[in-house]
Amino acid sequence: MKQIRNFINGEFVSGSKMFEKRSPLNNAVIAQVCEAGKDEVDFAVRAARAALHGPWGKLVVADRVDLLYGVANEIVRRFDEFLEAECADTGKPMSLARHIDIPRGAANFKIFADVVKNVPTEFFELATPDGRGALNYATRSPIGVVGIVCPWNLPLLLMTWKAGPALACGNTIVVKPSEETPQTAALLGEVMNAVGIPKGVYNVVHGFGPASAGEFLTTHQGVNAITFTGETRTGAAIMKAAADGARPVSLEMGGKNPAIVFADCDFEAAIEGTMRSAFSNCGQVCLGTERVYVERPIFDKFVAALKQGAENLKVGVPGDPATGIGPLISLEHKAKVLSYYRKAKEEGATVVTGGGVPNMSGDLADGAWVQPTIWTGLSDDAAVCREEIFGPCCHISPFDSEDEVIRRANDTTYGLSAAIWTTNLQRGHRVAAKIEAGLVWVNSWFLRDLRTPFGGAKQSGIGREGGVHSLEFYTELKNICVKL
Ligand code: NAD
Ligand code: 6OD
Repeated sequence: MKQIRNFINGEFVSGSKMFEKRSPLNNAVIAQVCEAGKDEVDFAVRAARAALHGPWGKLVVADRVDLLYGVANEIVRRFDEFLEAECADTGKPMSLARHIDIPRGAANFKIFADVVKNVPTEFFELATPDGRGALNYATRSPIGVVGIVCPWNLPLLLMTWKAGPALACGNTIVVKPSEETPQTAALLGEVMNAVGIPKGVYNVVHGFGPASAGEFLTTHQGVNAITFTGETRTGAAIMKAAADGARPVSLEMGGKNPAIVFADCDFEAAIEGTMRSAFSNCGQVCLGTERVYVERPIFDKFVAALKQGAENLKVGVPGDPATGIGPLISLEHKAKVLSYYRKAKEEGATVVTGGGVPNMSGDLADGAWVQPTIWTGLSDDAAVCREEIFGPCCHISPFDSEDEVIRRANDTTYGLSAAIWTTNLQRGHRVAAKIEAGLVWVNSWFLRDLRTPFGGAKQSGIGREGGVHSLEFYTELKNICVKL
């Protein structure tokens, strides 16, 4: 049985207790994980503080950048180990993790190394009454020890999305992976040692949220800033913890994202994009689509084509190249998703396809499998049209006018992303401008230059990360004015 330990000050260390990591495929225990108690979290934060004032803090940017390139290259060298670990923890198809999760895990180090290498400096010459003048400029320093709290849906991708810029900016970090996905964060510890990242720069503490590593990390006053990805409710709790000590937070949280499909869309592209946005990663993508609005003239055709697509998805295990959809992350999450499948029926939905559990053979019958599901016929105030489900499901409803669909798309407490499908680009721009979300796609989904701002409006987030926007969070700006 694998044992996953905390990674503190360059070494793998045990914790106060152990917890079990179970496979989403069949609920079998696949690893024993060492849970960090208050002492281990304190050890990690102190190690991170010491590293900040040690060799890491003394590196010039060019050397730090070289080391982070080394991290990216080493992830690529150990690609298959990361792939195996990520798919074992999440049950996701290897075809997906091979193209998205692991390459992005490596790229996040390279991209932010490049961003810090090229960051411009503000510099002004001032006139002074004595004629000697002054130079006024701004520098960026690391913000200090950064606490990174991560979700389970894209574990390596989303952790490195924060670890990459935090380290590139010269900070040291303590990462709290989700209790569901401890493995790739631990593997990254080995990578850090292999490429010579000084001890204490990258630390990992395993455990849960409340009364466990998550709470101990976010309430620790040695942590200077906290960056979080996860549910909106958890983000609110972390924001409260960060208020003690007036520490900055960056929060990437939940969504209930609309897709708007106009009758003039490229139909095949709209179906392909909506298939991916509703069902990839078993619907466990924060940017995924759970509300689809289709212009009435193509409504029936769209529903029929999406039904066909969903029914063609092969439910299967990660290593099977034919697998189109894997299980949910856990039996607990399966119970939550199935409760929405029941609620949709109680509220009078037409179940176009799915709505239950697929037939799985052997020990897979004990896994976290659910059917890809499509509903129609509900009003916008139904629970499955308002609450984030985070499963492979969507509700499709017809609309008759642009104003109507914009109003309905915006009628939500969330504001993470939206997708608009139309061949009328004037309309695409016009509707995108009116949608209340941090990210709007026109004729695409999950396509983005990583230098652009990423984050949510309303209750989907606080702040933006990506490119120079990450620098705003991970550095402290200092204004220096030198009289000549
Ligand atoms: P979650 O909020 O349950 O957990 C996220 C992390 O927070 C875990 O590591 C957990 O242990 C920790 N945690 C829980 N309670 C805590 C507390 N009180 N104090 C400190 N830490 C605590 O989220 P999840 O179930 O892991 O992930 C799914 C959610 O994440 C969905 O809502 C999804 O939309 C969201 N998400 C958002 C984005 C984004 O970029 N906006 C990306 C991915 C996922
Ligand atoms: O692509 C990204 O950078 C990003 N943060 C994706 C988030 C996906 C949510 O599940």
